Amino acid sequence: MTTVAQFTIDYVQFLDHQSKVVQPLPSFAQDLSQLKDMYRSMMLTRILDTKAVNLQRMGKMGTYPSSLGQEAYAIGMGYALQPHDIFCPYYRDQGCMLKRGVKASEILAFWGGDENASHYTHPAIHEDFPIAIPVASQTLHAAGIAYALKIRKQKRAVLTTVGEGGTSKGDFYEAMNFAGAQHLPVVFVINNNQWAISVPRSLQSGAKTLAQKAIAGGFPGIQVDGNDIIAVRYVIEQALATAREGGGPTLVEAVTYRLCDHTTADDAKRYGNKAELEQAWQYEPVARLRNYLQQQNAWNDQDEKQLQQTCTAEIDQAIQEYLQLSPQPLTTIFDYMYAKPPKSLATQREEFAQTNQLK
Ligand SMILES: Cc1ncc(C[n+]2csc(CCOP(=O)(O)OP(=O)(O)O)c2C)c(N)n1
Repeated sequence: MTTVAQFTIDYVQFLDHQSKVVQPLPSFAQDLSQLKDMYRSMMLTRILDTKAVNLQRMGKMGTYPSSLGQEAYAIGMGYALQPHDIFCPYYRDQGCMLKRGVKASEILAFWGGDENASHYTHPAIHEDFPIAIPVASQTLHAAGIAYALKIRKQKRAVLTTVGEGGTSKGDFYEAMNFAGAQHLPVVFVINNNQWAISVPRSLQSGAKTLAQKAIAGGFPGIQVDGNDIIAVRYVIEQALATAREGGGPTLVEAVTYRLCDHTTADDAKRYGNKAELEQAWQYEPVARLRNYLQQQNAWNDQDEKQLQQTCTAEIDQAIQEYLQLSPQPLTTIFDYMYAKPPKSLATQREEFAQTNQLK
């Protein structure tokens, strides 16, 4: 018997759980002003999440999926992307979207039920996709867009994201297969936050890592400490550069932990593991970077207070903008799926409008 193929999955981390540097930092991370900028983005996202959940609790917004504990994963991606790349997000990527230039008020408006909010006002990202709610569907969109970029010979890359639960879906495997077979400029990032609503990672897959799912697609998979923003940005920057240069796809598994409920429609206390959650708080990404900055004498309590104030003011302003928007007519739930709706849907719309005395 001979071995016909062998594979390895690497794990990348720069700052360990105690914020200690475990290998030489990449050049961007030697620049403390860049790290402070990244810290600011994480703080902004955390405050947006807290206030968005409160808005839902007050009945002023629809369902909202917090990204608490997953800020490094999202913002690391945001810093790795270039404006001309294309982002196909899933519903827990508000940190990356903010960094891309989506307004916080647009994110709130989307979760408030306004589809127009996905028509981002920032001119550089008008090709970014709307948030995908159907699990893993965005991975197929990303492969399709990457195929178009390849045909057009454009030096751009597509980045798409999926939860670890989404990697059990056929859509994900089909997207990976197509991307590998066609050598497409796409990077798939898994937010392995250990839970798919109430299903734990241990029941999701028998595979030791989720990164190894890339192997069957014929391209590299790599695992990264998803709570170490330096590692996330570094690995994804490299994967995107490879994609833009014609080197094909990469799958990145970012290992995080969902410190919040799945969404505002969930109560994780009913199924979660309290001890595991308490432990996960010890490794969370915002404190990880703050501790490092403090160790470098680049951050103090006064900086922290000031940052919290400016981020709070920015999000409060976005909330005001959101609350001033006029609610969309209920009939809009029929309006954006088809350019020309099929007859059955048109009839339903008509009935719905008549029953509710709407236009
Ligand atoms: C096709 C489809 N099936 C079911 C759902 C309902 N649903 C929403 S989120 C979710 C779990 C997804 O978990 P995971 O992929 O791990 O991502 P996470 O929410 O943990 O970030 C499910 C089953 C859906 N949105 N789409």
